[in-house]
Amino acid sequence: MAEWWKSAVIYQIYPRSFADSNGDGIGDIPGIISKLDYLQTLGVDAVWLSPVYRSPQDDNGYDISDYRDIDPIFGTMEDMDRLISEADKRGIRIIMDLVLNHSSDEHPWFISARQSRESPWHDYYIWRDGAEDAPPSDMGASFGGSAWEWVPEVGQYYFHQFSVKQPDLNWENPALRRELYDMIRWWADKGIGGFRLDVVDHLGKDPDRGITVKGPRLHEFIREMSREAFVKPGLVTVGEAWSADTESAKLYSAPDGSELSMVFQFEHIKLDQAEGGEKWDLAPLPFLRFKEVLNRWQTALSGQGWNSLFWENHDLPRSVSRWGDDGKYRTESAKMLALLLHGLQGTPYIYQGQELGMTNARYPLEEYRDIEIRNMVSERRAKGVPEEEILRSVHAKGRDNARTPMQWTDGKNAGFTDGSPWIKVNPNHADINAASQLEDESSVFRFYQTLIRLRKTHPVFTDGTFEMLLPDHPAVFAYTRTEGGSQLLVMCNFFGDTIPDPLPEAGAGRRLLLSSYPDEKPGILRPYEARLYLKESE
Ligand code: TEU
Ligand code: CA
Repeated sequence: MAEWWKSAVIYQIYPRSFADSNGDGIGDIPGIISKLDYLQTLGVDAVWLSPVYRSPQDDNGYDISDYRDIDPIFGTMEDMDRLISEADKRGIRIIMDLVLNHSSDEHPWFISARQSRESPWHDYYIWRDGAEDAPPSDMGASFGGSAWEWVPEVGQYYFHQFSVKQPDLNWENPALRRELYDMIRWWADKGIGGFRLDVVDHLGKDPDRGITVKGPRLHEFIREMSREAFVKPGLVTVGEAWSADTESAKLYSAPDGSELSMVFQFEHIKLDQAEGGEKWDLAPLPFLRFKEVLNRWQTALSGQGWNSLFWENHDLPRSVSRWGDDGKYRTESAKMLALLLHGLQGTPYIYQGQELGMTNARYPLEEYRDIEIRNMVSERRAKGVPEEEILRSVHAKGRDNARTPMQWTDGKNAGFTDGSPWIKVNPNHADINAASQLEDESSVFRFYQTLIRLRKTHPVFTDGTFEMLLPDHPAVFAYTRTEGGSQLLVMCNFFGDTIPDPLPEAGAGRRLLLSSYPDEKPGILRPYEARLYLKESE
């Protein structure tokens, strides 16, 4: 039997920003439960929850202090069990985020580890000798500053790739690995549908050689974890791997199931930044390269792995603001991006609010909460980068663009909370909200709903072979998916100009299944016009 996740659509929830049930301004698990009917209406098969474990929330839950408990801001373990069973009643599986590269510095393992070299947990972390003010190397952390932090009690530095409150776990230690595998099995036994593995490509790191990703033991560790921890049948596992290329992705998502179901790869996500710069150094999207990258991934993994398909997540800006038009053609471009993605081969992920065409937030700097933004702003200020340039980068790429509260209604705080939200609600909720889109047959929500239903109706969405059309066309992204006698043809005008229809014969012998416009105009493609055709030979 084919794996369920190959024909599934997965929805990502960022719990703190989804729905607040008790007026403290922070989204929580009872809030999620209250929206399960909405998710069922949308039609998704599974929900990936960003971390809800006990955490000091230095990095919004990606710093875990107890892997077997729920943070009180999100609810209780009873709430979690209820979420799992209520979701199950609606045919929705719950996917937990697994942060295994690091824990919180407030995890009992680390509290003990930092007190003495004799602690049984000392070796769960990565320590190197050195002298105060003379770190072992000049490696930097991803949220700024050095990757090494001095602990006078033990006279050593610990290694952290993210914030100083996220010490890296030492995967070389077998006892640590066993403990993590136990914990994973414990969650699976609760009825969890699968796991998303945070920065999975960092697990085999080798700091002495400056290696953070793709370390020498990486795939060995993943295979061991797969054997020992992902034992319950039917689990979906998706690894986050910024460093993945098509070759490593074939290992990660090997069809024999020896590693993971699939990985999130970011090659297409890294294109709109200046050569040699960071994500904050903005550059226009090189459209032909974007097509080349997606074409390459579709082709390379065909029969040899499995793609995950996404434009957005909690770390990324809103796709309609990034690659579409979040003004005049917001609806059209949101639909175009939806069709372009959902027509590809792989498992599509929808990030909360993407199904409404939610947009980036353009706030003054003091409204942002994210540790990555805050650290970047102070670093760039210190370097003398002009304030407008910093603001432009944050508006384009800041992680909080994805983290503004879900827009449920046009009412107070967008219906997200009765209290005061932990981060400002986007004022455009007056226009963009779930309540109005549910009522409107031509909304972005309805478009996503239709795409999900079509995927369930036509196996060619899951199995069809991808073939790129018009690879050199400067404005159109077009492809077919073919399986047996069925063929899908997707044609998208990626930009805001009206252009001649480059495939005028596309409609011949094919049925128009879906379009980003309500009517048909032969001979042209209007701004962000996207069409889906189906050919079926009886
Ligand atoms: O993100 C991985 C990661 O590398 C991020 O730092 C990413 O580069 C950045 O967000 C892009 O702007 C994962 C989680 O998705 C992220 O939310 C966490 O902060 C991070 O790991 C640490 O756990
Ligand atoms: Ca709450």
